[in-house]
Amino acid sequence: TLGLPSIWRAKVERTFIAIKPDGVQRGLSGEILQRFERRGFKLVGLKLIKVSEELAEKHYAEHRERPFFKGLVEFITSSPVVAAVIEGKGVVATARAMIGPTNPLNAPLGTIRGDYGIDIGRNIIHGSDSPESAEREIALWFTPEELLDWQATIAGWIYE
Ligand code: IDP
Repeated sequence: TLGLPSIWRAKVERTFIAIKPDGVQRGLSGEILQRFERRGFKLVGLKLIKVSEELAEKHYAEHRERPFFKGLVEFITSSPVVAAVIEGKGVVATARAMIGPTNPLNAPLGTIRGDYGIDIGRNIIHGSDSPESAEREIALWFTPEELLDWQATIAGWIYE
C-alpha cells in the first residue's frame, strides 16, 4: 500500500446536501458544488429531482409541528432540487460550516448562505446536521445503486 493515501482504505464520512429550488432557480448549482469540490470533498451521488410531497414530509419530519412546515414542503416541492452526497474526512461538520447558519442574515460572509441569501425561507441549501441525520437522509434520497464508490486520483494531494 506504499503511496496509497490512508483515506483510500479508511471508512470515510458522507453527508447529504440539497440545493433547494431557490438555489437552482438562481443558477447557483454549479458554483455551490464547486465550493465542495474545491475544498477537497468528493461527489459520490448527484441528481436533479422534482421532490414529491411524501419525500419532503419525510425529510422535514422533525419540523412537522412547526408553523412554517406547510410552506416549507410547498417550497421544496415547487421546482427542481439538486441532491448530492459528498464524501471526505469530517465532511458532515465541515459542510455545515461552509453552508452557514439557518438564517442567511446571520450567516458570515464566505459561507454559502452568507454570500447568497437574505430570508430564512430562501436559504439556498440544506446540509445534514449530524452523521446520524446524514445516514438517514442519504438512504431517503438515494438508492444504494445511485451512490458510487470511486477513487479520486488526486486524493494523495488532499490527504496525507
Ligand atoms: P437548517 O436547514 O439550517 O438545518 P433547520 O432548523 O433544520 O435549519 O430548518 C430546516 C429548514 O426549515 C431551514 O433550512 C429553512 O428552510 C426552514 N425554516 C427554519 N426555520 C424557519 C422559519 O422560522 N421560517 C421559515 N422557514 C424556516
